[in-house]
Amino acid sequence: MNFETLVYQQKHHIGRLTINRPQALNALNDQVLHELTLFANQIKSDKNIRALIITGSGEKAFVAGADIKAMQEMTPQEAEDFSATAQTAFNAIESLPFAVIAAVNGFALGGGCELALSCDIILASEKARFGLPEVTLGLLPCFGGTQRLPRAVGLYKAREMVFSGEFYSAEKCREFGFVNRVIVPEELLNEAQKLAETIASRGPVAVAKAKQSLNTGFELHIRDGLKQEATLFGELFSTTDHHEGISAFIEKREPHFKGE
Ligand code: CO8
Repeated sequence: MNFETLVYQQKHHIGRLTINRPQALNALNDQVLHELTLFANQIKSDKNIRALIITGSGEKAFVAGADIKAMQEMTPQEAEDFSATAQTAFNAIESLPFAVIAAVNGFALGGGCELALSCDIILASEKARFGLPEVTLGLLPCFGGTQRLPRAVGLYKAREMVFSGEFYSAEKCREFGFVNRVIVPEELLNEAQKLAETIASRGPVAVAKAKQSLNTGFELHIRDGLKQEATLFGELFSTTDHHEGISAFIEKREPHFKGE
């Protein structure tokens, strides 16, 4: 995969995607967003991938937001289109059929915070700072922030972050509930890798369907979510992996899942 603003590396079942515009603190312009969508559409059918880590290049930033310089001359229609482009990219990341871990190494502001929120799990360096500072620019979060943040932390905490535009420490965001773990900076990628390896060792179809049940079920009435959960559970009984998982348990050995 060849991209100008993204670096992709893959080892065994784990992919690592680095947003790579360090000169602009990895800010998201049209090109990054299009490349993210292209990337997600390419990788989604790669059966070899079982977990993806997303991080930012350089020491300072995960992603410092949408590219503010690119917004200067936008018409209302262009702004709406830009927002839709970002939402398409983040929806594509969110619906990947394997776990996506954000390894937030520094500033995750505006679109950067919203990118992290489209990942399944957020690990943050002690140095990370999160915020939705759009109101400081006379704008509102439009890459999913007003929708994903309240679903993650509840309306009251989301309102505080969105209305104040302040930056928050990783620890505060862990308290808010959308950062899973705060990690010393030098261990962030190792910890993300370890978690990705753990997830990659589990049944890949089971993880994919569990993700579907969690993410789409969250939007449904509980009775419909439960119905979907039962259906997805039933579907796993036509996989060879479930035979392998149960046999391995009974035979007291490690399972070797094939993802089918
Ligand atoms: N866009 C473009 N360039 C950026 C951005 C950005 N979001 N953030 C930083 N940069 C650039 C700086 O301009 C600077 O470039 P140069 O050296 O050429 O001047 C370089 O990156 C380094 O940045 P700083 O010198 O500012 O570094 P500091 O350590 O002093 O500060 C900060 C770091 C605090 C992260 C600071 O750069 C900052 O506040 N950045 C902006 C953060 C922000 O407000 N992000 C939210 C943007 S809005 C958004 O994401 C969603 C809105 C959607 C709108 C869609 C419209 C259509």
